[in-house]
Amino acid sequence: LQQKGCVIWITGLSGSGKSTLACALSRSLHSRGKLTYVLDGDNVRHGLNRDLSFNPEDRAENIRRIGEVAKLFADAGLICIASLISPFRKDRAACRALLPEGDFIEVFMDVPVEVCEARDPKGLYKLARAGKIKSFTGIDDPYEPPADCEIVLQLKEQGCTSPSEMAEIVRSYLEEK
Ligand code: GGZ
Repeated sequence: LQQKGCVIWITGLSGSGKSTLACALSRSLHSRGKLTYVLDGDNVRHGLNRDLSFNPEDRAENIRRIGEVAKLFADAGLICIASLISPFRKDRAACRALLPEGDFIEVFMDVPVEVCEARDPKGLYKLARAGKIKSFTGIDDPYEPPADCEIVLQLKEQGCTSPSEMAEIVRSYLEEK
């Protein structure tokens, strides 16, 4: 296997496009013969992390477990793409610390909460505004943007760059490394 493992960690608000980017990036890498695995917060919360809520301690535990699993995949030589809100800097830093220097690539989906709320693909922002979901990230729960991550993906003037364009930015970063 001519491949070195690493972790691509995608952080950002609900509705910022993390899962879409993870999927596009995974497909793009696959088509170039790379082995990948996507760990998506929302999916993992249905299985491995089904015992966890959204309070700060449980979010930290969710992130810790996904960080450990991502490390295992990277050890096995895969490009592991983790997409979860991971709102707290210290939790993301702890996951970074599990890997050798350079093997943890943090990608920030820098999409303003107003845009995520306008998209509201699952209607969760609406429920949060109505008080039917408590402690919703960006509404009544904090999100700490990365101060020094490897890649920041931002909005263009008119809407967002397409998922495949974003995937291409991350892929070429990997290629250069
Ligand atoms: C944030 C919530 C919440 C609350 C349910 N706050 O956009 P989604 O729907 O599909 O993905 C979100 C997912 C967040 O899980 P993560 O594991 O990524 O979060 S964390 O890293 O903070 O542990 C959202 C949904 O679950 N969801 N309640 N209160 N997002």
